[in-house]
Order: sequence, then C-alpha cells, then structure tokens
Amino acid sequence: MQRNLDVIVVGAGFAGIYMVHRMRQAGRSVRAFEAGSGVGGTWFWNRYPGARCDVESMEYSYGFSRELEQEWEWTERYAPQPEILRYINHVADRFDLRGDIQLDTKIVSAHYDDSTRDAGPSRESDGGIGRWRILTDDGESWTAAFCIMATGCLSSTNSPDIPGLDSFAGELHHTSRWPHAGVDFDAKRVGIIGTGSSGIQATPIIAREAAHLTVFQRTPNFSVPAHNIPLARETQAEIKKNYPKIRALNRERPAAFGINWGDSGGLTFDSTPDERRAAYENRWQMGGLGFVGVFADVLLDQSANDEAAEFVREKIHGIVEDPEVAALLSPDHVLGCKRPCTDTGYYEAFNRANVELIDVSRDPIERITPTGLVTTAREFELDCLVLATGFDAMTGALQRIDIRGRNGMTLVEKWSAGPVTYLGLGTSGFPNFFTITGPGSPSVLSNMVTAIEQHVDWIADCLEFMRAQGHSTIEATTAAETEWVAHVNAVADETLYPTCNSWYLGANIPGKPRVFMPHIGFPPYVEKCQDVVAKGYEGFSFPEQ
Ligand code: N01
Repeated sequence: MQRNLDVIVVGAGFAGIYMVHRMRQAGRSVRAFEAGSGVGGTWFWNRYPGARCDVESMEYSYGFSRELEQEWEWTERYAPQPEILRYINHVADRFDLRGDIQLDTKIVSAHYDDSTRDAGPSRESDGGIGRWRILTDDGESWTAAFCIMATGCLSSTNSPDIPGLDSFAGELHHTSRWPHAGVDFDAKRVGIIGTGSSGIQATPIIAREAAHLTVFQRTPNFSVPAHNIPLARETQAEIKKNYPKIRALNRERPAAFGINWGDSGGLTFDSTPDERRAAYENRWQMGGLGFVGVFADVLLDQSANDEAAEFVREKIHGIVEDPEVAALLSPDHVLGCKRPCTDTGYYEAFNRANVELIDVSRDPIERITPTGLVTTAREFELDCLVLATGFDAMTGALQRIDIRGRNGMTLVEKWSAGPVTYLGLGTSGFPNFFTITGPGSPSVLSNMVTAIEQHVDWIADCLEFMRAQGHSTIEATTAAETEWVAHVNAVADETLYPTCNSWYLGANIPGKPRVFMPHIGFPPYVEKCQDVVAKGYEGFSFPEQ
C-alpha cells in the first residue's frame, strides 16, 4: 500500500467526504482517516433520542452535485439523525469514496517534517521535503504533502469533571457517544445533565419512556419549536426545480440558510408595538432558528434583544403550567448569544408528572455516587445518567491530536491564548496544513454544509493553483493571521454575542481562553476569501520548503 500520499484528510464527516471527492477529481492520492466505525462525523456519533438538525433538510445538504441533489429524497422538514447518516453513506457510495477512507483509525500525531528540505525539489507524492508525517493509533505511519483537518467543530466531547462520575453503577451515556443499539429507558429513573440543544432534544423523548426523569439545569436556554412536519413531495419538487437559485440566494444570507424566513423586519423599534408582536408571533409559528432574525438588530441592540427575549419567556410561561418551573426555565441572558435551540415538545415535557427540573446553579452538583447524584440540597437515586454536556468546540478536536509545525512547534502551544488562524483555513508555522471550517471562519454560525463546501472548494482550488504555478508549499503569514484574528474579534464585539458564557467563546470549558471563535457573517467572509485569491493568495506565502 502506498504510504506516501499527496493529501491526508483527518475525519470523514461532511467535510472529509467532500474533500476526498475533490482530491480524487484532481487526480491526487488521498486518504481520509476516521475514528468512527462508519462515515458521518457528528451524525455518526450523536445518536441520542430526538437528534435532528436545526437547519432544514433541503438546505442542510450538499450542493456540489446537481444529480445528487435531485435524486435524494428527504422525508421531513428537519431531518432526523438516522436519515442524515443514511444520506452521508449514500454520498460515500454514490461517489465511490470508501476505498480512500480508513475507518476505526484515530490520528495520534501529525508532524511537519522539513528536515530533508535540502534534498531537492519536492513532488507531492514523493517522500521528499516538507512532508507531513502522520501516526495512527494502530502504529501505522503515513506521509503526505498536505494535511487537511476535517475534524468538525463539535466533535470533541466535553465530559464534566464531577467527583465520583466513574463510580456510577447505573448506565452512563454522553449524548455525543450514544450506543448504536440505543438505550432502553423503560421503567427507569433517569437523570440528564445539560440543557443545550442535545439535552433539549432528548428530554421530551426520554420523558415519554422513563419512569421518572430529572433534568439538572445549570443555565436555561432559549428554545423555539421546530414545527417539524413531513416534507410534502410537491414542496420538495418545487425546491428541486429551483435548487441552484435557492442555494445562491441562501449564500447571500448572513448564515447561508433560511430562505423560507424571508427578510428580517428591519430595526426593531422602527415598527409599532403591534407590528413587533405580530412579527415575533409569525417567526415563532414558523419555528426554528429564524426567530432570532426576526429583526435585524436582535443581536446588536440590547433593548431589541430584551423585547424578543421577553416574548420567548412569555411563551414559556404560556406552555409550562407550574409558574415556578416556567420561571426556572426562562433564561435571563441575551437571546442568541448561546446558540438557541430548536425543540419538539421541550417545555411541554415539564407538564408531565414524571419530569422534575432541578436548578443546579442554586444547588450545585456535589458528586455522583454509585446509585445517583448528590446536589448541595438533595440526593437523587438514578438508574441511568445522561450527560448532555456538549463539546470542547472548534479547537478541541484539533488540539487533542499532537500537531506540530515548523521547528516542532505544537498547535496547542501556538494557540495557548486562543486559536490564531488566517481565514480559519491556515495558521503560520504550519505549512500545507488546512482546517476545514476552522476557528475564524463562519462555520457554526452558518449552514455547516455550505461552509464546508466553500472551504473544501477553496482548498482544492488553492492546490490546483499551486500545482499550476509550481509551488510546493503554502503558509499563512503571521501578519495576515494577526490582522484576521483582530478582525474576527472586532466584528464580534459589535454584537451581543460575547456577552454570555457560550461555547462560541470557549467559556464552557474550564481554563479555555475566552476568545470568540467563529466569524460572524457568511457573505463578507466569502468575499474576503475570493479577494485573497484574486490578489494572488494575499496573506499566504509560498516559501517552497
Ligand atoms: O451542548 P451545549 P449541546 N454541570 O454546550 C451543561 C450543536 N447541536 O450538546 O450552559 C451542569 O450547548 C451546560 O450548562 P451551562 C448546536 O450547535 C445541534 O447541547 O454551561 N451542567 C449546558 O446546559 C449546539 O449549540 C443540534 O451552564 C453542565 C449543557 O450542559 C451544540 O451542538 C443538536 C455541566 C451543554 O450544552 C452543543 O449542544 C445538538 C456541569 N458540570 C447539538 N457542564 C441540532 O442541530 C455542562 N453543563 C438541533
């Protein structure tokens, strides 16, 4: 087997799969390594009950193949996890990609080796100068001219450091590492820690199955009903007829999706109170993430945000019968500064007699015991404990691999004060190293599939440019990345995003530097990427070794 490749891709989710496809098309030798026993990335791992996408299925799908988008049939407005996983598997088969994807393999280290830089000109697939040396967890080593990280933004599990967690004798499951065989909650006393998107999706379903469910909430979250429905054939056919146009229009929207919502209603206080109320109600009835875009200034103006947030709190009080529980479920942070959730029956679940809400911000969790969970106020006997505690987002998956650039510099060391990237695509000192939807790019604040395609296409085109120009090495410059990080932060600082402890800021991980990681706004970002190319890859250098 050829162990000296042109390109190594780490991960085989939406990003890795499309990267392999583009590299194949360009005639490069490529291999993707995937830790899971199947392709699909986040949709392979997150199999918890209720898992589904919060971007509509007709939008959360690849646009690179006209045939693919015409032949695939989605069944629901918001696709459930098993259907998205089937779709990704279909793509892997349809484009015959599996031969270049190695499953059940973790990358332990990726080191840039320029020790043989004087050995003569490098060709992509020779074992020559400036190569990435990759070691897998089964001890195999590979080299490649290019190392492309398709490790995902929300793939590195955050397991809370609660004393005694390992001592729990019942069933313990993290939502992002859910057993393939499923979990039987029947007649069980279940506890769930975490009320982000995962916890909010899982809660109503577990509540229906379990004897008793205790929800341990540290921070309430805003959630808007999904109003999920089967996708009518006619609706799907209509969209398919206009797919290129719809996708193009979506790419002009700030988050690259949501064409159905129409435009926002301008600035909040340019409308009368009655008009505003009607607009909130309209977006609430539409359902999903579009609620935050009801007016253009919801994430820019505190007063505008207060009013939209108050509308959601009223809705919570309207749904939840016990006013004390409703009050506990009502967030007081800025609407949208933590990613809002999209649910099916979340608040309604608290009207069930078998569901209890515990405020662990008031009575913190002290420890887990073999038989349950102890807070400062009470002990809870549990047969099953679900951790819906999220991810070490955006940087976690990258930093858990021993990645070293020039002169042995580690990525962890380089990013010790927060991720430093140019366009979220590259970082200086790490030549021929790309991150798909890396920190500093729109990624999680946009339709991930669209963001992935934009990055994969940019990288593939860049490699073609290098081939045509005879360049063997590309590297972001320090000046460009410094300026870019400052720009990403300046954009965020003009908004209300940095006001609360979100995973966008790394605030959910103890000790993680507090830096706003995603770039806000897809269209200006794409424009910048295009401009960089038009100016001969401005901000990158081609040092040739
Ligand atoms: O994770 P989260 P998630 N003790 O970080 C709590 C995407 N996603 O997996 O807020 C007690 O949002 C924590 O409390 P706090 C989506 O982008 C999408 O739910 O830190 N509680 C919080 O409530 C989403 O935003 C979909 O105070 C602890 C929760 O755990 C992202 O993934 C579905 C704790 C974690 O919430 C992450 O969502 C699922 C502790 N020690 C996920 N540690 C859809 O497409 C943490 N918490 C719909």
